Amino acid sequence: MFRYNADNSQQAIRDRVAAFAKKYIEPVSRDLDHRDDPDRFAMDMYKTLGKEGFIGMKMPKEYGGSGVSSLEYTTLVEELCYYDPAVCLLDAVAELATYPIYTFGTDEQKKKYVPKCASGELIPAFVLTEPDAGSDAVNQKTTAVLNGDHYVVNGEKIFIMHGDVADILVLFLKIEDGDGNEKASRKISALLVEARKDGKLIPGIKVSTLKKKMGMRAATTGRLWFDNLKVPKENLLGEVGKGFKIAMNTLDGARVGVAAQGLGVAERALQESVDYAKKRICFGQPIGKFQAIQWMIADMATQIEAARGLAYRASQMQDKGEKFSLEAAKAKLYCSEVAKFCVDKAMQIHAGYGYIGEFSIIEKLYRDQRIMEIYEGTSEVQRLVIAGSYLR
Ligand code: COS
Repeated sequence: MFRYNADNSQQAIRDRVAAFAKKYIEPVSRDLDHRDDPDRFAMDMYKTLGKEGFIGMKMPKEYGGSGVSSLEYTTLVEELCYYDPAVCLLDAVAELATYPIYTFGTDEQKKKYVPKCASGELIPAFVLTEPDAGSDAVNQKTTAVLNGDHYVVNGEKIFIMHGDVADILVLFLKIEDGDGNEKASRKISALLVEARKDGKLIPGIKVSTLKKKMGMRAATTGRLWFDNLKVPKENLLGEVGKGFKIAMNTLDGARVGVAAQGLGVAERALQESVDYAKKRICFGQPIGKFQAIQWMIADMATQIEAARGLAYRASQMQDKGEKFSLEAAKAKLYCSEVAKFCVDKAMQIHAGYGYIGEFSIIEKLYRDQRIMEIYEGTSEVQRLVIAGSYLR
């Protein structure tokens, strides 16, 4: 066990996740990853996470959450990822998409959607990325035009976590409402879209599930098309032209979440490596007696400590209500790259027993980790944010 606490509140979360993982995750983790149809959303697990109170935990109790702090939530993500990053992602996506509704929604919007998202009854999705707008998130082509009491939406989105199964979309797009000369980011707005009625997609929306995903297979990734979709005017989230700030503010928190994901994966890779190095005999002794292996273990352990410091610090700043965009970017960048380093070293230590998935969890960690350097802003975007704040 290489995880310890910066605060007393963390242990209770670790214990809760360990009990949950033993009962619900470990029996099905392999199946959720390696089943014949890996692109199927793990609906049963999603509902179980909701029933056991793990979804929407940061939401206040009156909105169906548990009102946990950011540090406690970071601990939840770290622990869930230790057991199964893909199961954790089911939870993380719900948190990502519910947060902007709670933070920027009207009282009515909050009451209508947040409790149902927090219980797992409604699946929300954060719908920002487009075929030509990933890192360049301002470059939105999806548009909404006001027509009487509703907006008419046209466009396309891609790489949307849970976008193929979502009931409620936090949809970012362009609304031309000024003289056309505003800064591009100030043309972006957000709409809340009820994508399904009685479980069926409403007219104007089509979705598909993206196939052959490398990892994180319990959670699906979708593509969406909007063709003259009608959205009631009152479903605007926040104000016209404030969508980019809503997206960036949401991503600050989500980046701390990805940092915690990397931390959990790195810790599992280290634990597996230590266990294996003690029992694997080579040239007449456990491989942990060889300096080559010791150095890898030492580097993994040291980098994990540094990563933990960054992740917990960003969380604690968020809890204090301080601006934490810079710390979130540093934590996300470093923790996801430490996770890569650790899964790679774990693979080297386990050799064939790491590369072949039937022998250990290393092959799955290796695949699940890779997206952490890409989603919620690539490592390159985090470096832009970090450098930008020093060079301003
Ligand atoms: N919180 C709130 N507002 C923010 C913000 C943050 N963290 N970061 C920027 N903003 C605001 C700025 O204050 C600015 O507002 P004004 O126009 O009122 O001055 C506005 O957003 C635009 O800021 P800026 O000009 O710095 O943004 P850029 O277009 O230069 O942003 C990057 C560049 C690359 C940093 C940004 O587009 C980004 O983070 N892209 C990655 C998106 C991403 O993570 N995609 C992954 C998929 S989402 S699941």
